Amino acid sequence: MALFRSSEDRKARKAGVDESRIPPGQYYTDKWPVLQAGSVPRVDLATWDFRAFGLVRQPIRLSFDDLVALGAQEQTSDIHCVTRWTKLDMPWKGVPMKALLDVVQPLDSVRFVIAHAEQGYTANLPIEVIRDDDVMLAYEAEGRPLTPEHGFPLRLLVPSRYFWKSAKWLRGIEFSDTDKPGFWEGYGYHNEADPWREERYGF
Ligand SMILES: Nc1nc2c(c(=O)[nH]1)N[C@H]1C(S)=C(S)[C@@H](COP(=O)(O)O)O[C@H]1N2
Ligand SMILES: [Mo]
Repeated sequence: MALFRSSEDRKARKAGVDESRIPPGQYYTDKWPVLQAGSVPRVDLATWDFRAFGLVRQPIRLSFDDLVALGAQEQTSDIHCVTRWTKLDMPWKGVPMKALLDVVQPLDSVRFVIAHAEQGYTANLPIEVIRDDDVMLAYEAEGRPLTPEHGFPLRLLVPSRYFWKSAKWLRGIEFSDTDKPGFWEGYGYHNEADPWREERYGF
């Protein structure tokens, strides 16, 4: 482990990485590790759908093509995994969360959203967090469609939080007036998960 860390540190120095971009307790990596609880789901786009539901004026159920037609955004964002790796300047493309919010129109009583993914995986976020301009429903990373293990066809991307909040194999977003801790939050991970505050674990 120590060897691995120091070789990554050497790579970071070689790449001229600005250390102030690495949150506390994280290390730089130029790889993109794969992490999840459970197996990689096999997804058939012909039967796949995306739902937005709960406290919204306009609940929706969309095919992949109809979701993509809501709008596109390309951006470069950093990702921070609670297992301590940070990957910088990743190119992403997806539907801006703002485009979805414009369509579904969350009610004023909404305070939280819950991302719902294949196999029952969930992640919760305050509604203000997903209103950030850099939150998207991502379908491309590094210039290519998401691979199965990174969430094909769609994942949430919330760069301001540890990466477990960025649910892979996303199938829907629930809008709620109450908080519903998600999969990792239920195992004791921090509800807010801000890497700059090092919010790794709750209690
Ligand atoms: N559906 C689903 N999404 C998930 C997870 C998961 O287990 N299931 N794990 C999370 C965790 S802990 C991390 S670190 C990232 C990893 O994404 P990556 O494999 O693309 O690096 O996915 C997150 N999204
Ligand atoms: Mo993670």
